This record gives sequence, C-alpha cells and structure tokens, in this order.
Amino acid sequence: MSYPRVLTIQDISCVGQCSLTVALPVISACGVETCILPSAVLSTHTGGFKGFTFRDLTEDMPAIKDHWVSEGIKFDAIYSGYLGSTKQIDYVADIFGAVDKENTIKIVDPAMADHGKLYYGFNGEFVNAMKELCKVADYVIPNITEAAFLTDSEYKTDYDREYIDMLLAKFSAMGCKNIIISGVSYDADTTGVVVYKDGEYSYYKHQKLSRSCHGTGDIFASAFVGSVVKGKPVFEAAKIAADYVVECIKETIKDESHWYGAKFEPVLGKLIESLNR
Ligand code: PXL
Repeated sequence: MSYPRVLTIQDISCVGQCSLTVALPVISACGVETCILPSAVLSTHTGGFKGFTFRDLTEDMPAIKDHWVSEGIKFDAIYSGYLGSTKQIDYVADIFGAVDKENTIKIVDPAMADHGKLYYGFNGEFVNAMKELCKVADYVIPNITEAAFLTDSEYKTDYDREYIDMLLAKFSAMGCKNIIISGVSYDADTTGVVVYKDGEYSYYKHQKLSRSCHGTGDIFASAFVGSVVKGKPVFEAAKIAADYVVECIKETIKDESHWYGAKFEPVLGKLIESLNR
C-alpha cells in the first residue's frame, strides 16, 4: 500500500466530537487518504443532548456505492462506526463486497452501547443485524458492553480473565476473526485493551483515569484503523490507539465543563509521533 485509501462509514454528528468529526481528522492525521460515507447528519450526538435533528441518508448509501463502482474506486481499508438502522448495516455489508480489493482490511466498530446499555434508539433487532456485520469483518472493535450484547452474554462490571475468555470464545464460535476489546480492567487502577488475533490472546494494560469521556470509542477505533493501515502490527496499533485515548482524556479532564466529548485535537501531534517511532 504505497498511499493507502481508507473509507469510513458513519454519521456526522455536527457537534459532539464523535463519529465522522473524529474519524476524518484522526485517520487523516495518521497520513492516509480518508474518504467518508456519511450515513446521517445529526445536529449533535444522541448521548445527552435533547431535541437533536436527524437527517437520514440511508437511501443515498447504495447510490454513492454504485457511483464508486462505476468509477472503479476501491479502498485499502473500510471502517464502519455508528450506524442508524438495520438497513444501513445491510448496505454496509454490500459496500464491503463492492469496493474492496483482494486484501482490503474490514473493520467494524459496533458503536451501539456503553456502560451496560444500548444507545438511544437501538434494540435487539439492531444488535442481531450488527452480529452479521461483525462476522464479515477482519477486526471487530467492541467495548465490553457491546461484546456482551453481541455474544448474548451477561454484562459485568466486575469480572476476571475467565469472563473475557468466555466473550472471546463466543465471538469465535460466531465466526468472528479478530477481536479487539477496549476498556478491559482487571484491577482498580488500570484498564487496557484485549487483542485476540488468530486465536492468540494478548493484553495491553495502561493507566485508568478518573473520568471517562463520550466518544473515546470512536477515537480509539479511528487511531487503531490509521495505525493498522500505516502498517503497524495489530497489537502495536491497539497500544498506540489506547495511549492516544489516555492523552485525549487527560486533556479533557482539565476542563470539567467539557462533558460531551474528548479533546482529541490538541494531542494529535502525540499520535503522529507514536506512529513515526
Ligand atoms: O460515539 C458514538 C456515537 C456516534 N454517533 C452518534 C451517537 C453516538 C453515541 O451516542 O449518538 C449519533
């Protein structure tokens, strides 16, 4: 991949530091061409704002794909994030198969839940459709809540390695290839990322900060995608992405009033530095 081209498919939340307003700058900063397919336009994200607008772009998705196909446009990686409906999930599966090359890396962030709960507007039917999309991905990047929903497992806040192994075994039984679970914490002071690749478990442990921020899943996924596409091995990419999220949270907790997202912008330089190391 001399100059890789990534496609990311998710909504534009105009305000809220999530989805495409994170993926586009973060992946671009990694030094790769970043193309977007907006699945919807919202005035803000749905996590705490009231009365947000929602312009559904579902029916634009196949038309955009058809144009790319007719132009012979293909991508080296395709990364899907927050999607608004089961129909959008089906369209993403079509897009995966229509604009890919032989070695295109397909990454699914099943952005649909956190802290034990589905995000506003999602239900069991959506979860079931997301399971199908996960099966065709090379990498699935859930948090623990999403992992529990996708594997029909109990969500736990207090767990051990056995619980995580059970989630990974269920993902494998579903036919999912490689699983990267963020926010896995085995003790009070640390958290980390589980990388399950080709049946091998590895774990990167890092500092746990006192506050969690909205949108860090999108920041993690975007930095992971950028790092993998830049050629970093998967464990290294997960480490770079996790360290970047820690820097973003440190930047955000300096400002208690900043509740709706994480300040990823001031520390983009650190992400670029870690990619060049
Ligand atoms: O960060 C995930 C996300 C993306 N897009 C929208 C959201 C959320 C989470 O709440 O509401 C619209």
